[in-house]
Amino acid sequence: MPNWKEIDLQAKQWMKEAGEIIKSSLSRTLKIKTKSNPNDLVTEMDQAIEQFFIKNIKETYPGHRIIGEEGFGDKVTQLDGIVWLIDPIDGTVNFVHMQRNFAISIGIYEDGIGRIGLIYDVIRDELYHTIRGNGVFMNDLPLEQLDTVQVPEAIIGLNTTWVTKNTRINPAILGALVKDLRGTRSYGSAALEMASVAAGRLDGYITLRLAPWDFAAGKIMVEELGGYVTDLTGKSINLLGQNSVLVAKPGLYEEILKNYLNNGNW
Ligand code: 2AM
Ligand code: CA
Repeated sequence: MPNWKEIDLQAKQWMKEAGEIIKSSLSRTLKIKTKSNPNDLVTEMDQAIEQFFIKNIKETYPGHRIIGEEGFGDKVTQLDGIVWLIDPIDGTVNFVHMQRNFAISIGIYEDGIGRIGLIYDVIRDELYHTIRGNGVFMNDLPLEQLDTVQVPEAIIGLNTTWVTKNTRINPAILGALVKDLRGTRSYGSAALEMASVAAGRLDGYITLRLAPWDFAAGKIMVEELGGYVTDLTGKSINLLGQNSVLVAKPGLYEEILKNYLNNGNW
């Protein structure tokens, strides 16, 4: 059996080192390019950090495979064996515009089952970490199991894009939910929004388009604490493709799915 404790310790050490590399880049002018559209940014740091992890993982764990956002990893079409899903900088727009509110996100899966989740808020020096079955921690602080909450008392992470005209969902659907919630917040980093649900600062998070490296770590954490992570029809998330994502505490999850998403028939 893989020694998850050892892999976790090693991965956390690389995350801290990567955090130092990112911090030392903040005083320099970085090369920034756009990818698919003007909002889709990539910097030389995204690429360098992904390569840093891949080099270390390949040297230490040659049998493990890697899915990385910037494409330096392996071509993975099946989730057999141990697979690392890496987002070297989640929240690149925040990284470029604000120099904060971004994270390194790593989920480690074995035969499709989440084993280790790591999200590092580099600027706050807050490392969220879990080994499946052993609880979730923020640095040394254990996070509590998630309590039930209902819509009128809930604050969820939601990008305002999804309540304007868009190609993925009728804005009226989430508009009705927004009206009934206590509030919404938009952090611009899926990993930090999911870590915030794990830490109890947000009660849920909804988005219509995420890639596996965006949610791989957060999913393990939220589920470890009794929360739910599915797509917006209530189906399990596909770890090899793009997904809509509904993250919520117990109670809130069922209420949103039934009363606002018509049990997935929207
Ligand atoms: P990124 O910064 O790593 O690209 C912002 O709303 C959140 O959505 C971030 O977590 C961001 O991750 C992610 N994101 C941005 N563009 C995306 C895309 N085209 N597909 C999936 N996720 C995306
Ligand atoms: Ca990224």
